Amino acid sequence: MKKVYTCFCTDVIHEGHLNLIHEAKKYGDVIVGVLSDQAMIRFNRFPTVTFEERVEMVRNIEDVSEVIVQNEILYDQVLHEIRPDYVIHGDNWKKGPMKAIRDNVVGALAEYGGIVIDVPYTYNENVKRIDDRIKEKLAMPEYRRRRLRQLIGLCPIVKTIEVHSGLTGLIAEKTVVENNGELDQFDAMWISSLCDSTAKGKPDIELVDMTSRFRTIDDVMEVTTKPIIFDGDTGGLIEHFVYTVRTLERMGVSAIIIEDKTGLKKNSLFGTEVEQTQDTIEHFCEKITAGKKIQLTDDFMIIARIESLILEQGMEDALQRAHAYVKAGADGIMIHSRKTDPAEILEFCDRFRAVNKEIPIVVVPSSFNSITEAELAEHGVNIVIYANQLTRSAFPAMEQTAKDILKYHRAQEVDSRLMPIKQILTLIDEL
Ligand code: SPV
Ligand code: MG
Repeated sequence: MKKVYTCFCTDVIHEGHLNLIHEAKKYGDVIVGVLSDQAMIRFNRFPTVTFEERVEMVRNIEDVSEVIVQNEILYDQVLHEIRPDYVIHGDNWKKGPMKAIRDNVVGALAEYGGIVIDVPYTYNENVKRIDDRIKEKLAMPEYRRRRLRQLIGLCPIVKTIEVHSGLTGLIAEKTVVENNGELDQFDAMWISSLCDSTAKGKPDIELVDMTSRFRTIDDVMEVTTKPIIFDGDTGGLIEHFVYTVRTLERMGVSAIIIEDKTGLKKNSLFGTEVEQTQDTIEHFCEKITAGKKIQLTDDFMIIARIESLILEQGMEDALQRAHAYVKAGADGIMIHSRKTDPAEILEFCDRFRAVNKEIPIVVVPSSFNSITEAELAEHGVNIVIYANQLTRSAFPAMEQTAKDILKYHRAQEVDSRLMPIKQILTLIDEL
């Protein structure tokens, strides 16, 4: 009997999957690989049911002879092991980022004469409705809120990008790249105080009030499903902070990061060029504890951000604070630096990890941007935040366009670098 292999990356079995299995059965015994959680989140979406449930679902399909785990998005390893005669898939993988997967399959099968079968991809109203329902489920507060903790457990490092509007939210949600045969995308979103303020033409000094910041979150949530980390600045007065925690938690935000500064907050990347005051350990611990006491779920995280390196207070101070904040209840530590050399960040991470193996570490490599995600992960970092790059790339592009229109007294000269009108009209999906 010939062997036919296919891989499923889904939480729901619909007619498209059943069609595929039906076709596959015509060629031989059907083996289905179920993509692991880790692989699934790199591929297209966060699972809404457990891996075991997904396996069970597939096992229950008539005509499936065997179910195996597929740990990687690319099939080559699995194909080397089971050597199927055929690999069958919907023909939607012939273009877009999924083409890399098909190419990888073609390469692996060519080694022993296996054959790829592309069947017409089933996409109709019913399938679309199922797809939409999964997406809607992922956007619900109770699913979205806990996803950050789940990702920390699943990913070597949680890749987070700044968003400050529905549009930037869509970029974070939908951007998928194929690079060296691997698919990749961002895991989470950061509502930066710098970029949220900048988008409103305001300085980053806690001037944009919480009601407005919540409005930004809402705009982002409307069009995305990925988890949100909120930049809470200093957290403000303890009496106000507890309300902020309640609201964010109810909205479905996963974490707030608060920094140990007091008084008029300025952006950390100014360092000691402007006057900034670090909070006392005692008072900041009180704030963390008050926040932890008020939250209602186990999902929400309060992450303490240490400004000791920014304010040149030294490594010992940073470490002392980290341990104190963890003791006060912090669910994570963010360590910040504005040096271009990542050495002090790495020293902090190594020394903190020597004592504490568990508490997640967050870093924001805006200045020390030569370091890779893999290197950070090796030093125990769990979350990397690209905190301002979308804003910094958009502003010069827009400014240049404005300048050129003024210069040429028409828009023709700028057109070649603009998104085509047809594309901007269809950029946003309608319900
Ligand atoms: C932000 O993005 O607003 C931050 C990170 O707080 S930083 O600008 O580096 O301080
Ligand atoms: Mg900020």
